[in-house]
Parts: sequence; C-alpha cells; structure tokens
Amino acid sequence: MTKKDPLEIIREISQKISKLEIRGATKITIEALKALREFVKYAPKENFHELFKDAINMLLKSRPTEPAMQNGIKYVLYTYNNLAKKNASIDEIKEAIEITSMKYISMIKHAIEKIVEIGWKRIPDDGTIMTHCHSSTVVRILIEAKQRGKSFVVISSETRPMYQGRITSRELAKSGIKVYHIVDSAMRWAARHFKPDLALVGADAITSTGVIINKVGSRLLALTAKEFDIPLYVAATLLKLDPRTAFGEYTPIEMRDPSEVWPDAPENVIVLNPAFETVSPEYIDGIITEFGIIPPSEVLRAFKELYKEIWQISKEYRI
Ligand code: RUB
Repeated sequence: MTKKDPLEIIREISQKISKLEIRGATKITIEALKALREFVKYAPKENFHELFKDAINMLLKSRPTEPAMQNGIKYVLYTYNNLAKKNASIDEIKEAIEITSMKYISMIKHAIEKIVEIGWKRIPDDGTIMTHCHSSTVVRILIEAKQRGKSFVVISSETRPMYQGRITSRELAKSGIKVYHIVDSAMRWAARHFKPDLALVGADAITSTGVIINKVGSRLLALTAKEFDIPLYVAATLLKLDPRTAFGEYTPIEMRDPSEVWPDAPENVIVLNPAFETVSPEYIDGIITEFGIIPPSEVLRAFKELYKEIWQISKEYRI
C-alpha cells in the first residue's frame, strides 16, 4: 500500500465539497464518508485520536447546510467514542469506523432507491414538471418515470450563480426527456405559459417542523406553484433531517463567496450570495421519502421511527 497523508485525503475532499466540485447533498454525504473510510486506512496509530478529530472537524466545516453528511459523521463519531471509552485497540477502532461509514452509505443509497420507487409514480403522464437546481434524487425519479414509459416535459431553471440547472437539463435531455431551460427569473412566466402539473425539488436539509431548505430560488418556485395551484413535492431522504432543529437550533444557511455572483463588482457594491433558502410547510403538498409520501408535519415522527439509532445519537451530539 503506498503511503498517503491521511489528513490530505480529507482536506482534498473538503475542498472539493467547499468549491462545489462535489455537490448535491447525497453525493457530498457519500464522498465525505468514503473519505473517512480512506482516512482510517492510512492514519498512523501513534496520533490516530488527534488526527481523527481534525478529520471530522474539517469535513463538518466543508458545507454547513448538509445534515445528511453531519448525521453520518455523528454516527461514525459515536462508534469511535464508544470504543475509545472502552480503550479498544486502534485496529478495532479503525475497523469499526470503516464498517460504520459503509453502513451509513448503504443506508442513504437504499433510501434513495426507495424514494425513486415511490416517486416515479407521481410523475404525470403527458404532463409538465417544473424543477430547480440539480437534485440527483429528482433526476433519478424523472429518468425512472421516463424508462417506465411516461412521457412528459420538464422546465428546468438555470440556478444562478453556479448554473446547477444546466446539469439537470443536460442529464434529462440525455435520457430522452424534453426540457425547457429558463433563467430563474422566468419561473413565473413559465408557470403561466405552460401551466405545469407538478413542481418537484430536492432538499439539502429538513427541519423538525418540516421546513425544507434547498437551493436559493426554491421558495420562488414554491410561491409560483401556489399562485398557479401547482402541487409542490420535495424528494428527499429523511437522513437530511437536522435533529438540532428539534432542540431549538437553526440549520445555518450557507453564505457563499460573492465572487461567484460578480467577480469584478465595482467598489461599494455589496454582493450577497446565499446558497439556500427555506420553503415552509404550507407550500409543500408532500415529501417523497423512503418512509412514503408524507406531509411535512410527519417528518420528525418518521425519522424517529426509521432511524432510531441516529435520533438517539443526535440527542447526545448536538454538533
Ligand atoms: C444542490 C441542491 C439540491 C440538494 C439535493 O445545491 O440544492 O437540490 O442538494 O440534492 P448545491 P440530492 O449545488 O449547492 O450542492 O437530491 O442530490 O441530494
């Protein structure tokens, strides 16, 4: 095995996550946990504890609005703490970290499979669907619906400033789905013009009261959907629930570098770049989860039922 700097592995992934080279809640989660698994392979025994804590902190800081990743990291951290308390050997700890990371990755993959299985049936045949940004969950649902023989059109908004909507449009078009690509500010125009049957977005975070946090522009879509009586669905695994919100805290909304919006903005122009925003429960007709399609008011109950262990852990680890 060639020697690798274990913290370098984590640093590299954290930077890719921060710079959006790895992006979208599900992908971020899977890559962060894979990196932890890789880290333990190369971490030396002598200062393992110290390095492990640095690795965890680096990953947690890479993107603040990503509870699926944070829940996974807490899950691994819990395993680590239990073994460290019992003075388990570093080899035992390493093995347990690897197993727990893999377990969480398969939990999230399994959850997405279930969501796709449920979600494609909600795609109206011969219908028009509006979406925003790039959610791998939403794209998978739409492609599944297409492969099951449904015919529909998707309106995809470009998602300034980083144009993730182009990824959506490209992936859907490649799968033979007809796409209308619009600028974000044309959302209302598109809704009036096309009279869509459904709006469908992903989520980065879900709060204990069923508020959804997704790419900035999602609430604009929700308001548009409300105005034109278009049902709005959110497709997201319950692993994105931020348990801290049940204990009074808020999920922080990531503010990104202004240069993504306007790299050479004139002096005295203050450019603001919030990455996400909330969509309140009253705008949401259903959340397509691995538990089934549920109303926002049911998310905490479903999360507690499905992920008992993670809920217990999150009560101890309010990080
Ligand atoms: C991506 C985004 C996606 C969610 C869900 O934002 O808002 O809708 O992450 O994605 P960014 P998925 O590009 O800033 O990461 O369904 O793939 O988990």
